[in-house]
Amino acid sequence: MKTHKKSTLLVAAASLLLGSVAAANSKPNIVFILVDDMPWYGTATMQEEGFGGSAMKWRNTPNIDTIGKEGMVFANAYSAAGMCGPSRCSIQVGMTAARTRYSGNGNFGDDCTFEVSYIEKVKGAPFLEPEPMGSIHPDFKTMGDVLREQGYATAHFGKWHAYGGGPEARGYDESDGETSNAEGGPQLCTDPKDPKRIFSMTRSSINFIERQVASDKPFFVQISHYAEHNQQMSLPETLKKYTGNPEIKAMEKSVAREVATHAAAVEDMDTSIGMVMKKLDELGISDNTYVVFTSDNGKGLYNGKDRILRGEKWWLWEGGIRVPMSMKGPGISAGSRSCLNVVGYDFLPTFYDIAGGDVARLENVDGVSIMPIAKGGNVKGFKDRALFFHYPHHRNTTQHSVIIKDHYKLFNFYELPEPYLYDLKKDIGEVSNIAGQMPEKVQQMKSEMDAYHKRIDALLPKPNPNASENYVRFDPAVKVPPVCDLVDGKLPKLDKSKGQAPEENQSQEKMSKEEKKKAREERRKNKKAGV
Ligand SMILES: [Ca+2]
Repeated sequence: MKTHKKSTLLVAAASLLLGSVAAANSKPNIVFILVDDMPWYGTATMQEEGFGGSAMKWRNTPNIDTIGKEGMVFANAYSAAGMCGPSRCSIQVGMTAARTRYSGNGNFGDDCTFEVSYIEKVKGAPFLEPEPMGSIHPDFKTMGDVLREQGYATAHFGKWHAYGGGPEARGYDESDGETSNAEGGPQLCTDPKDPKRIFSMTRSSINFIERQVASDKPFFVQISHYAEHNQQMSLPETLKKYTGNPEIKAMEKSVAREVATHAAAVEDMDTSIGMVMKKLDELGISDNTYVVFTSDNGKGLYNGKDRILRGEKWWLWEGGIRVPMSMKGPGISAGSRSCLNVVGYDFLPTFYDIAGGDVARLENVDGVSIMPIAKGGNVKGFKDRALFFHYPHHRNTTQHSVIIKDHYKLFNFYELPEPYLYDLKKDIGEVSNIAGQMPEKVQQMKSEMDAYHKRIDALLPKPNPNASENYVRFDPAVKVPPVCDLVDGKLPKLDKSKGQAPEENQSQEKMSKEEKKKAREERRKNKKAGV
Protein backbone atom coordinates (compact mmCIF):
# COMPACT_ATOMS: atom_id res chain seq x y z
CA MET A 1 0.00 0.00 0.00
CA LYS A 2 2.73 2.27 1.06
CA THR A 3 4.65 1.42 -2.09
CA HIS A 4 1.57 2.00 -4.19
CA LYS A 5 1.06 5.42 -2.62
CA LYS A 6 4.66 6.26 -3.25
CA SER A 7 4.46 5.21 -6.88
CA THR A 8 1.22 7.21 -7.34
CA LEU A 9 3.03 10.24 -5.97
CA LEU A 10 5.92 9.56 -8.30
CA VAL A 11 3.59 9.29 -11.28
CA ALA A 12 1.90 12.53 -10.22
CA ALA A 13 5.28 14.26 -9.89
CA ALA A 14 6.41 12.88 -13.23
CA SER A 15 3.27 14.01 -15.00
CA LEU A 16 3.63 17.45 -13.41
CA LEU A 17 7.17 17.57 -14.69
CA LEU A 18 6.07 16.32 -18.11
CA GLY A 19 3.31 18.89 -18.08
CA SER A 20 5.74 21.71 -17.50
CA VAL A 21 8.09 20.33 -20.16
CA ALA A 22 5.16 20.13 -22.56
CA ALA A 23 4.24 23.73 -21.77
CA ALA A 24 7.83 24.84 -22.32
CA ASN A 25 7.87 22.95 -25.62
CA SER A 26 4.55 24.29 -26.88
CA LYS A 27 4.87 26.33 -30.04
CA PRO A 28 5.82 29.93 -29.44
CA ASN A 29 3.41 32.70 -30.35
CA ILE A 30 4.38 35.52 -32.68
CA VAL A 31 3.35 39.17 -32.52
CA PHE A 32 4.58 41.00 -35.62
CA ILE A 33 4.30 44.79 -35.43
CA LEU A 34 4.71 46.47 -38.81
CA VAL A 35 4.60 50.26 -38.84
CA ASP A 36 4.26 52.49 -41.88
CA ASP A 37 6.95 54.79 -43.27
CA MET A 38 9.12 54.97 -40.16
CA PRO A 39 12.70 56.02 -40.91
CA TRP A 40 15.62 53.92 -39.69
CA TYR A 41 16.18 56.55 -37.01
CA GLY A 42 12.46 56.81 -36.11
CA THR A 43 12.61 55.55 -32.53
CA ALA A 44 14.51 56.52 -29.38
CA THR A 45 16.59 53.34 -29.75
CA MET A 46 19.91 53.78 -31.49
CA GLN A 47 19.71 51.24 -34.30
CA GLU A 48 23.47 51.32 -34.51
CA GLU A 49 25.15 51.21 -31.14
CA GLY A 50 26.72 54.53 -30.18
CA PHE A 51 25.56 56.31 -33.34
CA GLY A 52 23.27 59.20 -32.37
CA GLY A 53 22.03 59.68 -35.93
CA SER A 54 20.35 56.27 -35.82
CA ALA A 55 17.81 57.44 -33.21
CA MET A 56 15.55 60.48 -33.09
CA LYS A 57 15.66 63.01 -30.31
CA TRP A 58 11.98 63.82 -30.59
CA ARG A 59 10.72 60.28 -30.30
CA ASN A 60 9.35 58.95 -27.04
CA THR A 61 9.15 55.18 -27.59
CA PRO A 62 9.73 53.38 -24.26
CA ASN A 63 7.80 50.27 -25.30
CA ILE A 64 9.49 49.85 -28.67
CA ASP A 65 12.78 50.42 -26.86
CA THR A 66 11.86 47.58 -24.47
CA ILE A 67 11.67 45.10 -27.37
CA GLY A 68 15.31 45.89 -28.15
CA LYS A 69 16.39 45.94 -24.50
CA GLU A 70 14.82 42.55 -23.80
CA GLY A 71 15.92 41.15 -27.15
CA MET A 72 18.01 42.02 -30.20
CA VAL A 73 18.35 45.23 -32.23
CA PHE A 74 19.24 44.71 -35.90
CA ALA A 75 21.40 47.60 -37.12
CA ASN A 76 21.31 46.55 -40.78
CA ALA A 77 17.66 45.77 -41.41
CA TYR A 78 16.15 46.44 -44.83
CA SER A 79 12.63 46.60 -46.17
CA ALA A 80 12.12 44.54 -49.31
CA ALA A 81 11.07 47.65 -51.23
CA GLY A 82 11.04 51.41 -50.86
CA MET A 83 7.27 51.68 -50.60
CA CYS A 84 4.23 50.14 -48.91
CA GLY A 85 2.50 47.70 -51.28
CA PRO A 86 5.55 45.94 -52.75
CA SER A 87 7.21 45.69 -49.33
CA ARG A 88 4.09 44.22 -47.74
CA CYS A 89 3.65 41.71 -50.56
CA SER A 90 7.27 40.60 -50.18
CA ILE A 91 6.83 40.23 -46.41
CA GLN A 92 3.76 38.05 -46.91
CA VAL A 93 5.37 35.70 -49.43
CA GLY A 94 9.08 35.76 -48.54
CA MET A 95 10.15 36.84 -52.02
CA THR A 96 12.01 39.79 -53.50
CA ALA A 97 10.02 42.44 -55.34
CA ALA A 98 11.60 41.19 -58.57
CA ARG A 99 10.12 37.73 -58.01
CA THR A 100 6.64 38.86 -56.87
CA ARG A 101 6.51 41.37 -59.78
CA TYR A 102 4.55 43.57 -57.36
CA SER A 103 7.58 45.82 -57.58
CA GLY A 104 5.97 49.24 -57.66
CA ASN A 105 2.76 51.08 -56.93
CA GLY A 106 0.03 50.93 -59.55
CA ASN A 107 -2.69 48.56 -60.81
CA PHE A 108 -3.74 48.14 -57.20
CA GLY A 109 -6.19 45.33 -56.74
CA ASP A 110 -5.96 44.06 -60.33
CA ASP A 111 -5.62 40.32 -60.76
CA CYS A 112 -1.98 39.35 -60.67
CA THR A 113 -1.72 37.33 -63.87
CA PHE A 114 1.94 37.97 -64.74
CA GLU A 115 0.81 39.30 -68.12
CA VAL A 116 2.82 42.45 -68.29
CA SER A 117 2.59 45.48 -70.53
CA TYR A 118 5.57 47.68 -71.15
CA ILE A 119 4.77 51.37 -71.12
CA GLU A 120 6.54 54.60 -71.99
CA LYS A 121 5.94 56.12 -68.57
CA VAL A 122 8.38 58.94 -69.19
CA LYS A 123 8.30 60.27 -72.72
CA GLY A 124 11.54 59.90 -74.57
CA ALA A 125 13.25 57.95 -71.75
CA PRO A 126 15.80 55.38 -72.93
CA PHE A 127 13.81 52.50 -71.43
CA LEU A 128 10.20 51.42 -71.30
CA GLU A 129 9.03 50.08 -67.96
CA PRO A 130 7.03 46.98 -67.07
CA GLU A 131 3.76 47.83 -65.40
CA PRO A 132 3.88 46.55 -61.81
CA MET A 133 1.53 43.89 -60.52
CA GLY A 134 -0.72 45.41 -57.86
CA SER A 135 -1.66 42.30 -55.94
CA ILE A 136 -0.25 39.09 -54.45
CA HIS A 137 -0.23 36.32 -57.04
CA PRO A 138 -2.97 33.77 -56.22
CA ASP A 139 -0.49 30.87 -56.29
CA PHE A 140 1.87 32.34 -53.70
CA LYS A 141 1.63 31.05 -50.14
CA THR A 142 1.52 33.78 -47.51
CA MET A 143 2.87 33.88 -44.00
CA GLY A 144 -0.71 33.18 -42.85
CA ASP A 145 -0.90 30.06 -45.06
CA VAL A 146 2.36 28.50 -43.86
CA LEU A 147 1.71 29.25 -40.19
CA ARG A 148 -1.79 27.83 -40.42
CA GLU A 149 -0.25 24.63 -41.74
CA GLN A 150 1.79 24.54 -38.53
CA GLY A 151 -1.38 24.70 -36.43
CA TYR A 152 -1.39 28.42 -35.74
CA ALA A 153 -4.38 30.70 -35.36
CA THR A 154 -3.62 33.65 -37.65
CA ALA A 155 -4.80 37.25 -37.66
CA HIS A 156 -3.92 40.44 -39.49
CA PHE A 157 -5.17 43.76 -38.17
CA GLY A 158 -4.68 47.21 -39.68
CA LYS A 159 -3.19 48.12 -43.05
CA TRP A 160 -2.91 45.26 -45.54
CA HIS A 161 -2.27 47.02 -48.87
CA ALA A 162 -1.31 43.79 -50.63
CA TYR A 163 -4.75 43.15 -52.20
CA GLY A 164 -5.34 39.57 -53.44
CA GLY A 165 -8.76 39.55 -51.77
CA GLY A 166 -7.47 40.68 -48.35
CA PRO A 167 -5.98 38.73 -45.45
CA GLU A 168 -8.89 36.34 -44.95
CA ALA A 169 -8.60 35.19 -48.58
CA ARG A 170 -4.86 34.74 -48.03
CA GLY A 171 -4.30 32.56 -44.99
CA TYR A 172 -5.66 34.62 -42.11
CA ASP A 173 -8.51 33.58 -39.80
CA GLU A 174 -9.34 37.14 -38.82
CA SER A 175 -8.61 40.59 -40.17
CA ASP A 176 -9.84 44.12 -40.80
CA GLY A 177 -10.38 43.26 -44.48
CA GLU A 178 -8.64 44.38 -47.64
CA THR A 179 -7.47 47.70 -46.21
CA SER A 180 -5.06 50.26 -47.68
CA ASN A 181 -4.09 53.83 -46.81
CA ALA A 182 -7.66 55.15 -46.91
CA GLU A 183 -8.78 53.32 -43.75
CA GLY A 184 -6.12 55.13 -41.77
CA GLY A 185 -6.77 58.51 -43.42
CA PRO A 186 -8.98 61.38 -42.21
CA GLN A 187 -11.95 60.52 -44.48
CA LEU A 188 -12.54 57.09 -42.94
CA CYS A 189 -10.74 57.35 -39.62
CA THR A 190 -12.82 59.88 -37.72
CA ASP A 191 -12.91 58.80 -34.06
CA PRO A 192 -10.73 61.34 -32.18
CA LYS A 193 -10.07 58.72 -29.51
CA ASP A 194 -8.73 56.31 -32.12
CA PRO A 195 -6.20 58.24 -34.19
CA LYS A 196 -4.90 56.19 -37.14
CA ARG A 197 -6.99 53.32 -35.69
CA ILE A 198 -4.11 52.72 -33.30
CA PHE A 199 -6.24 51.72 -30.34
CA SER A 200 -9.01 49.81 -32.12
CA MET A 201 -6.53 47.56 -33.95
CA THR A 202 -4.78 47.02 -30.62
CA ARG A 203 -8.08 46.04 -28.96
CA SER A 204 -8.81 43.59 -31.81
CA SER A 205 -5.33 42.10 -31.45
CA ILE A 206 -5.61 41.74 -27.66
CA ASN A 207 -9.04 40.17 -28.00
CA PHE A 208 -7.65 37.69 -30.56
CA ILE A 209 -4.70 36.85 -28.30
CA GLU A 210 -6.94 36.28 -25.26
CA ARG A 211 -9.15 33.87 -27.19
CA GLN A 212 -6.21 31.85 -28.48
CA VAL A 213 -4.72 31.56 -25.00
CA ALA A 214 -8.11 30.43 -23.66
CA SER A 215 -8.28 27.72 -26.32
CA ASP A 216 -4.59 26.84 -25.88
CA LYS A 217 -3.71 27.46 -29.52
CA PRO A 218 -0.42 28.99 -30.73
CA PHE A 219 -1.05 32.24 -32.57
CA PHE A 220 0.42 34.64 -35.09
CA VAL A 221 -0.89 38.18 -35.16
CA GLN A 222 0.36 40.90 -37.48
CA ILE A 223 -0.45 44.38 -36.20
CA SER A 224 -0.01 46.70 -39.17
CA HIS A 225 -0.18 50.31 -38.06
CA TYR A 226 -1.25 53.15 -40.36
CA ALA A 227 1.01 55.51 -38.43
CA GLU A 228 3.34 57.18 -39.26
CA HIS A 229 2.26 57.29 -42.89
CA ASN A 230 1.26 60.81 -43.98
CA GLN A 231 -1.82 62.62 -42.63
CA GLN A 232 -0.77 62.20 -39.02
CA MET A 233 -3.32 61.97 -36.25
CA SER A 234 -2.81 61.59 -32.54
CA LEU A 235 -4.57 62.10 -29.22
CA PRO A 236 -4.84 65.87 -28.59
CA GLU A 237 -3.03 65.60 -25.27
CA THR A 238 -0.13 63.75 -26.90
CA LEU A 239 0.18 66.33 -29.67
CA LYS A 240 0.15 69.18 -27.14
CA LYS A 241 3.32 67.80 -25.52
CA TYR A 242 5.18 68.42 -28.76
CA THR A 243 3.49 71.54 -30.17
CA GLY A 244 3.99 73.20 -26.78
CA ASN A 245 7.67 72.35 -26.62
CA PRO A 246 9.70 75.60 -26.94
CA GLU A 247 12.52 73.90 -28.85
CA ILE A 248 10.12 72.53 -31.47
CA LYS A 249 8.20 75.81 -31.56
CA ALA A 250 11.41 77.62 -32.48
CA MET A 251 11.86 75.48 -35.60
CA GLU A 252 10.85 76.60 -39.06
CA LYS A 253 7.06 76.17 -39.28
CA SER A 254 6.84 73.20 -41.66
CA VAL A 255 9.66 71.38 -39.85
CA ALA A 256 8.04 71.99 -36.46
CA ARG A 257 4.78 70.60 -37.80
CA GLU A 258 6.45 67.48 -39.19
CA VAL A 259 8.42 66.86 -36.00
CA ALA A 260 5.43 67.35 -33.67
CA THR A 261 2.73 65.50 -35.62
CA HIS A 262 4.88 62.46 -36.37
CA ALA A 263 6.32 62.29 -32.84
CA ALA A 264 2.82 62.42 -31.34
CA ALA A 265 1.45 59.70 -33.65
CA VAL A 266 4.47 57.51 -32.90
CA GLU A 267 4.07 58.05 -29.14
CA ASP A 268 0.42 56.93 -29.30
CA MET A 269 1.46 53.92 -31.35
CA ASP A 270 4.16 53.11 -28.81
CA THR A 271 1.58 53.33 -26.01
CA SER A 272 -0.53 50.76 -27.84
CA ILE A 273 2.46 48.44 -28.27
CA GLY A 274 2.92 48.69 -24.49
CA MET A 275 -0.70 47.57 -24.04
CA VAL A 276 -0.07 44.44 -26.10
CA MET A 277 3.10 43.56 -24.20
CA LYS A 278 1.36 44.15 -20.86
CA LYS A 279 -1.38 41.77 -21.94
CA LEU A 280 1.21 39.11 -22.85
CA ASP A 281 2.59 39.48 -19.30
CA GLU A 282 -0.85 39.27 -17.71
CA LEU A 283 -1.63 36.13 -19.67
CA GLY A 284 1.70 34.61 -18.59
CA ILE A 285 2.85 34.03 -22.18
CA SER A 286 5.61 36.64 -22.57
CA ASP A 287 8.30 33.98 -22.19
CA ASN A 288 6.84 31.95 -25.02
CA THR A 289 6.02 34.80 -27.42
CA TYR A 290 8.18 36.53 -30.00
CA VAL A 291 7.54 40.24 -30.48
CA VAL A 292 8.99 41.70 -33.66
CA PHE A 293 9.02 45.37 -34.59
CA THR A 294 9.89 46.96 -37.95
CA SER A 295 8.75 49.37 -40.67
CA ASP A 296 7.54 48.69 -44.22
CA ASN A 297 9.97 51.22 -45.74
CA GLY A 298 12.13 54.17 -44.82
CA LYS A 299 11.23 57.83 -44.93
CA GLY A 300 13.29 61.01 -45.27
CA LEU A 301 12.09 62.78 -42.17
CA TYR A 302 13.91 65.65 -40.51
CA ASN A 303 16.23 64.52 -37.75
CA GLY A 304 18.09 67.67 -36.89
CA LYS A 305 21.65 67.91 -38.04
CA ASP A 306 22.05 64.18 -37.59
CA ARG A 307 19.91 63.10 -40.51
CA ILE A 308 22.37 60.94 -42.35
CA LEU A 309 20.72 58.66 -44.88
CA ARG A 310 20.60 59.52 -48.55
CA GLY A 311 17.36 59.40 -50.49
CA GLU A 312 13.81 58.86 -49.43
CA LYS A 313 10.84 56.55 -49.59
CA TRP A 314 10.41 55.01 -53.12
CA TRP A 315 14.17 54.95 -53.68
CA LEU A 316 16.58 52.11 -53.00
CA TRP A 317 19.07 54.46 -51.33
CA GLU A 318 19.45 53.76 -47.63
CA GLY A 319 16.85 56.46 -46.86
CA GLY A 320 14.23 54.38 -48.68
CA ILE A 321 14.99 50.85 -47.52
CA ARG A 322 16.95 50.93 -44.25
CA VAL A 323 14.46 50.41 -41.43
CA PRO A 324 14.40 50.04 -37.65
CA MET A 325 14.07 46.49 -36.37
CA SER A 326 14.08 44.71 -33.05
CA MET A 327 12.91 41.33 -31.83
CA LYS A 328 12.48 39.65 -28.46
CA GLY A 329 11.42 36.16 -27.49
CA PRO A 330 12.60 32.74 -26.31
CA GLY A 331 16.32 32.16 -26.82
CA ILE A 332 17.14 35.78 -27.73
CA SER A 333 19.53 37.38 -25.25
CA ALA A 334 18.49 40.67 -23.68
CA GLY A 335 20.42 43.65 -24.97
CA SER A 336 21.91 41.76 -27.91
CA ARG A 337 22.73 43.39 -31.25
CA SER A 338 23.45 42.27 -34.78
CA CYS A 339 25.04 44.04 -37.73
CA LEU A 340 24.27 41.26 -40.22
CA ASN A 341 22.03 42.15 -43.15
CA VAL A 342 18.39 41.10 -42.76
CA VAL A 343 15.48 41.97 -45.03
CA GLY A 344 11.67 42.04 -45.09
CA TYR A 345 11.43 38.86 -47.15
CA ASP A 346 13.18 36.98 -44.31
CA PHE A 347 10.12 37.16 -42.05
CA LEU A 348 8.16 34.33 -43.66
CA PRO A 349 10.96 31.73 -43.33
CA THR A 350 11.84 33.11 -39.88
CA PHE A 351 8.32 32.73 -38.52
CA TYR A 352 7.94 29.35 -40.23
CA ASP A 353 11.14 28.27 -38.47
CA ILE A 354 9.83 29.50 -35.11
CA ALA A 355 6.61 27.54 -35.75
CA GLY A 356 8.58 24.32 -36.23
CA GLY A 357 8.44 24.26 -40.04
CA ASP A 358 11.25 22.91 -42.18
CA VAL A 359 12.48 26.04 -43.98
CA ALA A 360 14.30 24.00 -46.61
CA ARG A 361 10.93 22.79 -47.87
CA LEU A 362 9.66 26.30 -48.68
CA GLU A 363 9.55 26.79 -52.45
CA ASN A 364 10.46 29.92 -54.41
CA VAL A 365 11.34 31.83 -51.27
CA ASP A 366 14.25 34.29 -51.35
CA GLY A 367 14.46 34.93 -47.61
CA VAL A 368 16.14 32.84 -44.93
CA SER A 369 15.33 32.22 -41.27
CA ILE A 370 17.18 34.78 -39.17
CA MET A 371 16.71 32.73 -35.99
CA PRO A 372 20.39 31.63 -35.99
CA ILE A 373 21.30 35.34 -35.81
CA ALA A 374 18.65 36.14 -33.21
CA LYS A 375 19.77 33.28 -30.99
CA GLY A 376 23.41 34.22 -31.35
CA GLY A 377 24.32 30.86 -32.83
CA ASN A 378 26.09 29.80 -35.99
CA VAL A 379 25.77 32.64 -38.47
CA LYS A 380 28.13 31.27 -41.08
CA GLY A 381 26.94 32.23 -44.54
CA PHE A 382 24.91 35.24 -43.46
CA LYS A 383 27.74 37.66 -44.06
CA ASP A 384 28.12 36.86 -47.73
CA ARG A 385 24.57 36.38 -48.80
CA ALA A 386 23.22 38.83 -51.36
CA LEU A 387 20.07 40.89 -50.90
CA PHE A 388 18.22 42.00 -54.04
CA PHE A 389 16.02 45.04 -54.58
CA HIS A 390 14.28 45.85 -57.85
CA TYR A 391 12.50 49.00 -58.96
CA PRO A 392 12.23 49.06 -62.77
CA HIS A 393 9.66 51.87 -62.59
CA HIS A 394 9.52 55.66 -62.57
CA ARG A 395 7.75 57.20 -59.62
CA ASN A 396 9.72 60.06 -58.14
CA THR A 397 12.70 57.96 -59.15
CA THR A 398 14.65 56.52 -62.02
CA GLN A 399 14.58 52.82 -62.91
CA HIS A 400 17.08 51.06 -60.67
CA SER A 401 18.05 47.77 -59.05
CA VAL A 402 20.35 47.11 -56.11
CA ILE A 403 22.39 44.25 -54.70
CA ILE A 404 23.75 44.44 -51.14
CA LYS A 405 26.43 42.01 -50.08
CA ASP A 406 28.20 42.29 -46.74
CA HIS A 407 28.90 46.03 -46.51
CA TYR A 408 28.97 46.74 -50.24
CA LYS A 409 26.00 48.07 -52.16
CA LEU A 410 25.82 48.24 -55.92
CA PHE A 411 23.24 50.26 -57.88
CA ASN A 412 22.33 49.59 -61.47
CA PHE A 413 20.67 52.79 -62.66
CA TYR A 414 19.37 51.46 -65.96
CA GLU A 415 19.77 54.70 -67.88
CA LEU A 416 23.35 55.30 -66.77
CA PRO A 417 26.29 53.56 -68.42
CA GLU A 418 28.08 52.33 -65.29
CA PRO A 419 26.94 50.92 -61.92
CA TYR A 420 27.55 52.84 -58.69
CA LEU A 421 29.23 51.17 -55.71
CA TYR A 422 29.20 52.25 -52.07
CA ASP A 423 30.92 50.89 -48.97
CA LEU A 424 28.21 51.20 -46.33
CA LYS A 425 30.61 50.39 -43.51
CA LYS A 426 32.57 53.58 -44.14
CA ASP A 427 29.89 55.54 -45.93
CA ILE A 428 26.35 54.98 -44.69
CA GLY A 429 25.39 58.29 -46.32
CA GLU A 430 26.25 56.87 -49.78
CA VAL A 431 28.37 59.91 -50.56
CA SER A 432 31.32 58.34 -52.37
CA ASN A 433 30.80 56.22 -55.46
CA ILE A 434 33.82 53.90 -55.35
CA ALA A 435 32.98 51.90 -58.50
CA GLY A 436 36.05 53.30 -60.26
CA GLN A 437 38.32 52.08 -57.46
CA MET A 438 36.94 48.52 -57.30
CA PRO A 439 36.23 47.32 -60.85
CA GLU A 440 36.42 43.64 -59.87
CA LYS A 441 33.92 44.07 -57.07
CA VAL A 442 31.59 45.93 -59.45
CA GLN A 443 31.90 43.18 -62.04
CA GLN A 444 31.28 40.41 -59.50
CA MET A 445 28.25 42.07 -57.89
CA LYS A 446 26.73 43.14 -61.20
CA SER A 447 27.09 39.58 -62.54
CA GLU A 448 25.44 38.17 -59.43
CA MET A 449 22.53 40.61 -59.82
CA ASP A 450 22.14 39.81 -63.52
CA ALA A 451 22.27 36.08 -62.84
CA TYR A 452 19.58 36.40 -60.15
CA HIS A 453 17.33 38.41 -62.46
CA LYS A 454 17.81 35.81 -65.19
CA ARG A 455 17.13 32.92 -62.79
CA ILE A 456 13.79 34.30 -61.67
CA ASP A 457 12.86 35.80 -65.03
CA ALA A 458 12.69 39.34 -63.61
CA LEU A 459 11.00 42.06 -65.61
CA LEU A 460 13.74 44.42 -66.73
CA PRO A 461 13.45 47.79 -68.49
CA LYS A 462 13.36 47.42 -72.29
CA PRO A 463 14.85 49.85 -74.82
CA ASN A 464 12.37 52.50 -75.88
CA PRO A 465 12.07 52.69 -79.67
CA ASN A 466 11.04 56.33 -79.25
CA ALA A 467 13.92 57.33 -76.98
CA SER A 468 14.64 61.03 -77.37
CA GLU A 469 18.07 62.61 -77.77
CA ASN A 470 16.84 65.46 -75.62
CA TYR A 471 15.91 63.26 -72.68
CA VAL A 472 17.66 64.45 -69.52
CA ARG A 473 19.36 61.45 -68.03
CA PHE A 474 19.20 60.90 -64.28
CA ASP A 475 22.08 62.43 -62.37
CA PRO A 476 22.24 61.17 -58.75
CA ALA A 477 24.21 64.19 -57.62
CA VAL A 478 21.46 66.55 -58.73
CA LYS A 479 18.34 64.48 -58.21
CA VAL A 480 19.31 62.80 -54.92
CA PRO A 481 22.12 64.79 -53.35
CA PRO A 482 23.83 63.15 -50.39
CA VAL A 483 22.83 64.68 -47.09
CA CYS A 484 26.11 64.38 -45.28
CA ASP A 485 29.80 63.82 -45.53
CA LEU A 486 30.82 61.29 -42.94
CA VAL A 487 34.42 61.37 -44.06
CA ASP A 488 34.89 64.76 -42.47
CA GLY A 489 32.58 63.91 -39.62
CA LYS A 490 30.59 67.02 -40.39
CA LEU A 491 26.89 66.74 -40.96
CA PRO A 492 25.64 69.66 -43.05
CA LYS A 493 22.13 70.94 -42.50
CA LEU A 494 19.60 69.22 -44.73
CA ASP A 495 18.67 71.40 -47.66
CA LYS A 496 16.91 69.48 -50.41
CA SER A 497 17.02 72.45 -52.78
CA LYS A 498 20.81 72.56 -52.97
CA GLY A 499 22.53 69.41 -54.12
CA GLN A 500 26.26 69.51 -53.54
CA ALA A 501 27.66 67.27 -56.25
CA PRO A 502 30.42 65.03 -54.89
CA GLU A 503 33.50 65.09 -57.08
CA GLU A 504 33.42 61.41 -57.96
CA ASN A 505 29.96 61.78 -59.45
CA GLN A 506 30.75 64.79 -61.56
CA SER A 507 32.10 62.68 -64.38
CA GLN A 508 28.58 61.37 -65.01
CA GLU A 509 26.90 62.61 -68.15
CA LYS A 510 26.57 66.30 -67.58
CA MET A 511 24.27 68.45 -69.65
CA SER A 512 24.89 71.99 -70.58
CA LYS A 513 22.56 74.67 -69.22
CA GLU A 514 21.02 75.03 -72.67
CA GLU A 515 20.38 71.28 -72.93
CA LYS A 516 18.73 71.22 -69.52
CA LYS A 517 16.57 74.22 -70.40
CA LYS A 518 15.49 72.61 -73.64
CA ALA A 519 14.58 69.35 -71.89
CA ARG A 520 12.65 71.23 -69.20
CA GLU A 521 10.67 73.02 -71.88
CA GLU A 522 9.90 69.74 -73.62
CA ARG A 523 8.71 68.21 -70.37
CA ARG A 524 6.47 71.21 -69.74
CA LYS A 525 5.08 70.93 -73.27
CA ASN A 526 4.40 67.23 -72.82
CA LYS A 527 2.73 67.82 -69.49
CA LYS A 528 0.49 70.46 -71.06
CA ALA A 529 -0.38 68.08 -73.87
CA GLY A 530 -1.23 65.46 -71.25
CA VAL A 531 1.46 63.00 -72.32
CA1 LIG B 1 4.95 52.57 -46.18
